[in-house]
Amino acid sequence: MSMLSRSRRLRETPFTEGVEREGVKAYTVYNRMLLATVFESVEADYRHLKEHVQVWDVSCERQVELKGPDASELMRRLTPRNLDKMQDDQCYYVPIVDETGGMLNDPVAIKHSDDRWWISIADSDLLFWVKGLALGAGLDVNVFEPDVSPLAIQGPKADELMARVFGDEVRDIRFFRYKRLLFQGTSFVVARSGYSKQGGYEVYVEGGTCGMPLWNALFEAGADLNVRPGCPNLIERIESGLLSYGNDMTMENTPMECGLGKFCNPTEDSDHTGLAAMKREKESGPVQQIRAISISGDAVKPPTAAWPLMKDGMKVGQVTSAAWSPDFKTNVAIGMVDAKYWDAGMQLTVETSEGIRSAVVQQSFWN
Ligand code: THG
Repeated sequence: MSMLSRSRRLRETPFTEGVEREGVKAYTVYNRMLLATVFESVEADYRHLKEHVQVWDVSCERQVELKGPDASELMRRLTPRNLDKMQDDQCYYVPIVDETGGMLNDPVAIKHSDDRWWISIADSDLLFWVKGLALGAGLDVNVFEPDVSPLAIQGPKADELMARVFGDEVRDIRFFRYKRLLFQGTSFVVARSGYSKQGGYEVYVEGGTCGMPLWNALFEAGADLNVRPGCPNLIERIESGLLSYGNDMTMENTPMECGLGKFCNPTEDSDHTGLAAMKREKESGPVQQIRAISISGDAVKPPTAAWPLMKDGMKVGQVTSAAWSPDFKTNVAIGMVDAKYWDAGMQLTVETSEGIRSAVVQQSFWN
């Protein structure tokens, strides 16, 4: 493929200087912003992520800020997840659905207080939906994109590295909780979260000026930990069953289809967007659902379009993410499979871009 042309529309980040200096080999575009996809190679990055610690520029996980007296009311209308017990230092993975129950985004919500939230979004223009909903409902709340750029520190040595830069307090942060901690006199939200299952943190860097100083401090403090630059890793995230909005699911899919039913718990008095459609689906059950799928043979090239899943000449689903797993010595994949064919052990075929392979529905993801 040819190069991406760069312009102001394709936004740089506060860390782009560091990412380029460390030798990024490929980018994708996410929320109209640069997101690295490869440093050494996808396989070498994967091995390193599982053994050491990496610093990821995930600035493209942009924030939608809700600020004002009705911020919590707006948040409650946006998601089918029950937020009643959510504390001021918590993060929740929250499906966002439209009036038909279709997924608009699968962000992480960060609660600062009853009148201030961040929604840390996946790749869709959620800001417009949130502004429209607030306006239509006449709510007293400002909705905007603040200058906040998440930096993820992921891998088994993330605790040690972060303790050296932010102090031992980081070790006490529980999963999907955060603390405000100081770096060079400025306080940042530091959460135990991130788009891998190797453990780690996300620092929400407010403003651009602290970006490179923090990046440099992490690399200096982690030299003996073999710290390297990284990015969300295709192989690791498939093994871990972390979904990618726009790849594994779109507006056409419901949270139940995406296996995110556990993050939807409407109560008697909830009246969030899409409630009626979701109640109907709960009665009937989803007609298809995300599954872990293995694909036989040698390494596949990752799909750039959905690969049909077939049974007896009939299309019964599609594979949307796939990669060779060095640890599991098979191609690991994520796909959407029709109800009749989604049981573990089901033998299917998949029409990859390079030919037909056999595929098996798995009991669960690999990690
Ligand atoms: N971190 C932050 N923002 C993000 C992402 C992130 N925005 C975009 C994208 N990732 C949103 N999608 C996801 C998908 C999965 C998870 C987080 C965001 C995730 N899931 C865990 C799981 O499924 O096991 C934990 C969910 C839970 O138990 O609450 O972490 O990565 N800031």
